[in-house]
Amino acid sequence: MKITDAKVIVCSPGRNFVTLKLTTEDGAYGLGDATLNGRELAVATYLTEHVVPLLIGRDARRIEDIWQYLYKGAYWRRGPVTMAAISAVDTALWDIKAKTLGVPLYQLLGGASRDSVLVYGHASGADIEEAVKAVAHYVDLGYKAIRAQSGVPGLASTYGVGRGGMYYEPAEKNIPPENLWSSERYLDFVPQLFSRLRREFGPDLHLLHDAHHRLTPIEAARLGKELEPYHLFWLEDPSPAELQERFRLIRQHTTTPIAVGEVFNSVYDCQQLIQEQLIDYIRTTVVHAGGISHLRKIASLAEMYQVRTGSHGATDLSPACMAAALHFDLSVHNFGIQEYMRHAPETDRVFPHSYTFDQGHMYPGDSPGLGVDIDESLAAKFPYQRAYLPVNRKLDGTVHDW
Ligand code: KDG
Ligand code: MG
Repeated sequence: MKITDAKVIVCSPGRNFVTLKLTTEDGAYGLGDATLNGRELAVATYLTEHVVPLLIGRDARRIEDIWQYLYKGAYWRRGPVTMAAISAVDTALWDIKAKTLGVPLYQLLGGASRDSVLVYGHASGADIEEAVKAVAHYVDLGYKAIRAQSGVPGLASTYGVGRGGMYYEPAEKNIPPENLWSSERYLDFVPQLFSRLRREFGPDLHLLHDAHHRLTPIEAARLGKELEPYHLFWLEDPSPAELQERFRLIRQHTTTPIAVGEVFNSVYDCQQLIQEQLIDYIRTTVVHAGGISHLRKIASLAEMYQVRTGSHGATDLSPACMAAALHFDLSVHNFGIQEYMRHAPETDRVFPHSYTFDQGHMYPGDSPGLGVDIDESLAAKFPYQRAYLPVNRKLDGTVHDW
């Protein structure tokens, strides 16, 4: 079953997406997400110039062989651009295989390990009162797990706080905005937010929070410790994780569960975190960590160390990635939770899909393959628009982690 066509589709229905569509000689096709927020065209070019010529004529059934060919064959390994490109190929090939066999993808991954996929949504507000209202709104929508973020007194903006509505979108057109940051103000404030949320919503609601890589290990340790009374489901990305051993210090100080991994590209980025049990949830996702094939390997390592999965699922991961994630989540034994940020309506129109949400859980559906399509003529009506994630500086002007 030879690959006869490989098309890289760049579109911007609400935000930018890069999608790979592979077609085989018998007309079957599959989709893979290749979106890298703020650096989309680097992946599109990598695919078009360096990967597509290698795919034409190759046997679409040889998923693992093609993965290794693209990974080892490039000589230059890993990195977000390379791995997003490999992920897109891998996901599209799994989609083709499942469609050809007439089964939803999770059936090829060992079948369902559970009946549904627990997801968490994003609630945010400019201050505590607004955040309480936003969490209440998500509770009304049926969510059982909610990530809560709030504006911090004395800071004009912070990560995770939307400009209203359900569609938080941090990427901005043209030159990136620069935010100002104070870890001191943030650390003083966040425990107040969760004290209020627990009082308001009781013990059963799962509450999560994303520190978005901004703290030093000892600051993260302090935050984790002060949040212990509020029993978070997790504290995400408390500190940048390039240096995996820095999480030892956080771990020594707090029992708040830790989740890390949305910027990781391979098992080597989280090997120490997993093997030393420095985290509770690994957040690698299909599009940025080598596709379904590689994500399963990460999950298998994590399973041995009682680390559960909690894949990234922000709006910059397209419906093709979301669907792939749901098939993965349904099948792996050590699934923990899945992030679900709803896409804008125009995104959903460009990518019709069979996955559904009900009462805080999601279902990939039983369409053959991923259960996601792309309306190419509609996609063409939303051309690419350059956009960047914000840049962060401390109050004294020093560049900081965003
Ligand atoms: O592209 C970056 C976003 O996906 C990221 O900032 C979102 O941290 C994020 C999350 O947990 O969803
Ligand atoms: Mg995050």
